[in-house]
Amino acid sequence: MAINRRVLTLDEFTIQQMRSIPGATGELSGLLRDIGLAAKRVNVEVNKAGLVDILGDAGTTNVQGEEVKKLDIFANNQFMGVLRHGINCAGIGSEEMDDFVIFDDEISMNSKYVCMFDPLDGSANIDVNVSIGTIFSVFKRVTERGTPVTAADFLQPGNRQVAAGYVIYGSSTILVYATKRGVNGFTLDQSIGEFSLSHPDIQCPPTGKIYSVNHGHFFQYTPGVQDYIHACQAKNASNGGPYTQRYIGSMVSDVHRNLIKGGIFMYPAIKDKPGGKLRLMYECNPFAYIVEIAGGVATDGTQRILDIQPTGLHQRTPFYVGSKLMMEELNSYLTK
Ligand code: AHM
Ligand code: MG
Repeated sequence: MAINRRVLTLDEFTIQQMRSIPGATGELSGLLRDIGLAAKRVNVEVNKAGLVDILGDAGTTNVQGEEVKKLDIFANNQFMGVLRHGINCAGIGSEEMDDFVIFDDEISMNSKYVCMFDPLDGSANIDVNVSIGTIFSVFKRVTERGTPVTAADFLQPGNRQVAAGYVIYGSSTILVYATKRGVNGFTLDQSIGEFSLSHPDIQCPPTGKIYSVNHGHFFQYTPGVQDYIHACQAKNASNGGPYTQRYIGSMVSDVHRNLIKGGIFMYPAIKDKPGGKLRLMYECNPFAYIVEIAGGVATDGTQRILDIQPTGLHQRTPFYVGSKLMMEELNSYLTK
């Protein structure tokens, strides 16, 4: 296959963007470069997951005599390590760690940003070779540079994000990130080991024909959600139903597909999980930001996800996200 060498790499793209903003310091470009590097390392391990019988199962010792870590712990350590040793991040919050981690060395304390991560979302799918992903969110700190970051820097509503993104380790590895200037996708070009711009200026189609929800929970959903699902299955759905149901159970893949093709993804509250399952800070906020920048909508069923004032790193929320017109139709059922 002939590779187009004129395609911009992630670094070239972020630097080009930075050059067009007067006064930009390049710190966000540096941060995205760090995240891209960690993602490449995680990608290598994810691709080896099928060799687990040869290389050793988590918690055992592999043939080289090294202890094998669970992939989600490995991923967490990669993202944390790269950001801790970099110069662009003052602290992180992660699904894999109970509390925020503050980078309190001189250089990190002077950094402008904090990051939130789900290092390996959908990790229950690893054993069966289904795509999994990393989700991240970037905030500008609110405390003084030069001091250690505090909970106030992390617990900001999603509308204060300056960037958010995800990586899918799938049939190809793709990194998508959004800033207020737009959403762009970069596919890992294995021949040069670089993420290269493959999906410039992603726009979420205003409507679509895909709905994604866990049907196994149907009888635990509220009547409004059940009625909307019935509408999706009926001929009278607004975009000419019935819609197609697609649910991988790996949110990065489900939301990515709907972002590109048009559709709606839902994880409502259920009886067993009255607050929903998905986590606000590192699952819902980043996707809400990305999808909104691309022209879509994200709510918890009553309000915009991005306007929720967080109270804890691991709090959960019901989550509805997708094409604008489909979200409007959903809302008409939820408010009936
Ligand atoms: P995880 O963070 O433990 O991997 O869980 C999050 C995942 C999402 O990727 C996915 O949308 C959801 O859980 C699937 O949950 P369910 O199997 O209950 O439908
Ligand atoms: Mg997760």
